[in-house]
Amino acid sequence: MRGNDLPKVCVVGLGYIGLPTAAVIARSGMQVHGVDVTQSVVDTINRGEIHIEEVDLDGLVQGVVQRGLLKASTTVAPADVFVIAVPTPFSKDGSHAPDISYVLAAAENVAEVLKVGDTIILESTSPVSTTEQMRDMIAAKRPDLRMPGLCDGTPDVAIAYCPERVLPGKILEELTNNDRSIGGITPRCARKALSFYKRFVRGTCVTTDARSAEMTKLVENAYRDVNIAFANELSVISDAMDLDVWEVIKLANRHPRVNILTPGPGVGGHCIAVDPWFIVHGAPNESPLIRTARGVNDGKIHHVIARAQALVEANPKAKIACLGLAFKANIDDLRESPARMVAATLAREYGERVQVVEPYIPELPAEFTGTGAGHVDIDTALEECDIMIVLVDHDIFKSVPLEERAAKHVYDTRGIWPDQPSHQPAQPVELRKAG
Ligand code: SAJ
Repeated sequence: MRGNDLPKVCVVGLGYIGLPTAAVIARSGMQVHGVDVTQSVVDTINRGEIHIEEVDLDGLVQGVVQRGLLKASTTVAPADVFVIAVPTPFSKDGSHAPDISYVLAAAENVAEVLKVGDTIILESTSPVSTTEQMRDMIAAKRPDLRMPGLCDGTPDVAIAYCPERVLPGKILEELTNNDRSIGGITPRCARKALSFYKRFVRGTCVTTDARSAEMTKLVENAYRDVNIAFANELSVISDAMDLDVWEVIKLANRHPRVNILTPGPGVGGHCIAVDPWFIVHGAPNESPLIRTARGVNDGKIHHVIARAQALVEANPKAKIACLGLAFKANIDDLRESPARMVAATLAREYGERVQVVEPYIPELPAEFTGTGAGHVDIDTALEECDIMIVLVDHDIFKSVPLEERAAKHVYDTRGIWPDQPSHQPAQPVELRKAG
């Protein structure tokens, strides 16, 4: 491929990151071959439809599929640039060790079609050294190709790490506008990847080495986790001292150099609750703060359950509305969601008394089956329930005016109804651990 030719791109993994990335690349005119292991995902995309909820993604995918710029398949095809965006979950042994087997499997498939001049970019959040491990795996599979960092002179392929840092709900906007850290196995690899991202990224693209870029991604999410843990710890302290945490944070944030984040029922999603552990796993003795922050945020879930139980038990006849299951506002994603854990615990304990409001999903997840809990809209919940437990700050919940909830018993874990009279529940008699 020569200087100004548009590269052909193969995106491996068509999930929350891979599909929007593939669509944005295709929108810039490049031919994209998307790969996913799930046939139904491939079929959905090839119909011009999407299998995930994300603002404006449906129209974009429909457009690029119709124009023939994006095609999906279950197998990797030859390309000039390969972008790998597959999951990096925890290991199945129950530890917090990262499992990079999906990355290595994707790279193994790419290795089969790799040719001289190609660029491979890993975007999946990965523990430090994963890009090098990926390179070593490809080197073993393709001894005919000269690998960066393992040969003298110009290698045959370029390998780089470039983490995504987009926010669900704003993915398309942030994919193009955010700055990117591009870490090459060698500086030449970084330059090759840079020339690719320059074609569709408007933010500044900064080059570095692969290990620094891997760590940067983990650090960004650990930074946020630690700061949310501070807010969550403050909320628990405020409960113990009978203070209104929202008032305290609002006042403290008037200081020009203080910016405390927002407490909630815990930290969810597949990034912030996971990535800090990759640092802890890599340097267990050197990361007490990051480890403790994880513990504080996970512990907040049990605190919320205990306070909700105390409120329910103080009102033995009242029906209970759990507002929200998603891991954050205005999305359908329930992964690692503290709201879901709280609601499911209450549903198991109080059965038919519980009504769950989650407008972003068609039906309640499996763990609610057989509990007797219902799935209703916000209006039904307001009519039927006297206890309102706010777990997610969806806009539709925020819009409920005071007159419709003034008489309710409210436990607002997100602080969306600051005008609610006495919007925290009475101090629980005994805080019980979640069952
Ligand atoms: N949360 C709070 N209080 C806050 C902010 C967030 O309780 O003040 C909770 C949310 O409710 C949610 C969780 O934290 O349960 C995570 O939400 P989030 O909006 O902070 O982040 P994610 O997981 O949607 O996306 C993060 C982002 N990382 C950073 O902001 C450093 C995003 O930029 C990354 O691309 C993404 O992780 C990722 O893919 O790694």
